[in-house]
Amino acid sequence: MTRSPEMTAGDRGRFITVEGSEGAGKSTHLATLVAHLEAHGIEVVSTREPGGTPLAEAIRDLLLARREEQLDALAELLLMFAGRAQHLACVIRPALAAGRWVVCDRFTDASFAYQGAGREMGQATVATLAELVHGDLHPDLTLYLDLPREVGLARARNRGELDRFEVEGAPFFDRVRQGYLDLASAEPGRIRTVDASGDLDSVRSEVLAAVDAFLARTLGQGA
Ligand code: Z5A
Repeated sequence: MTRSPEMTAGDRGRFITVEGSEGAGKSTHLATLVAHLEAHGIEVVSTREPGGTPLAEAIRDLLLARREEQLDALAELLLMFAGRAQHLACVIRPALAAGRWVVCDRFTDASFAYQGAGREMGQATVATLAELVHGDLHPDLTLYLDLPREVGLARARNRGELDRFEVEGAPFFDRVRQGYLDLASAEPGRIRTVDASGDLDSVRSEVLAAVDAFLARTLGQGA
């Protein structure tokens, strides 16, 4: 049965993010998640980071392209947040203010995991930029799709050419995963960890169960 979210005009929409390492299935399950919310009568804006606006997508291209000149780790972090500021201003904030829900493939948790932990820039540097760019706005729910590095990389590598992140070595991806696990244990109320190593159906069921629990809490009714 389709249920109305029963949001008053003054309510902001909800902000859901999907995180995980390479090949965890974020894009695959994000589509299912959006369809599930829409079936509940919720208007959803589906977007991604890095990217989400034409200008932020141009920054994404800069970030992912492999080139001879090495991208400095601080420059990488600042580009992530430059794109995020643009994305927040043009897409995320207006949608939430209009009562739409925003479902985003990666957000600032990725900066903590990849730049803070993976590049070893430290969590404090990332937290300073997060406070500056969106100190007033945080995801209401984050689904973290967790899986062993080798499984995720094998899935991602099956798709063909590798981007600038995908060519990193095992220690980098181990630090990224540990970064995500640390975030999840620090914020268990917001971040729901989903075991993404199973088959597509079992991961999908876990994702939808987490979303249904969130809907029940948020809308004050069973979902
Ligand atoms: N990055 C960062 O460093 N800091 C930041 O702040 C942000 C990002 C925001 C690009 O992100 C890079 O940006 C990313 C981190 C960095 N690093 N890398 N690489 P992205 O999200 O666009 O790129 P990605 O992580 O590479 O996404 P992805 O590889 O497309 O992964 P995915 O979306 O999680 O997976 P998928 O496309 O849904 O699935 C991959 C394949 O696996 C596909 O063929 C599926 O059919 C298959 N799959 C998925 N689930 C399963 C299961 N359960 N069983 C079998 N096969 C499966």
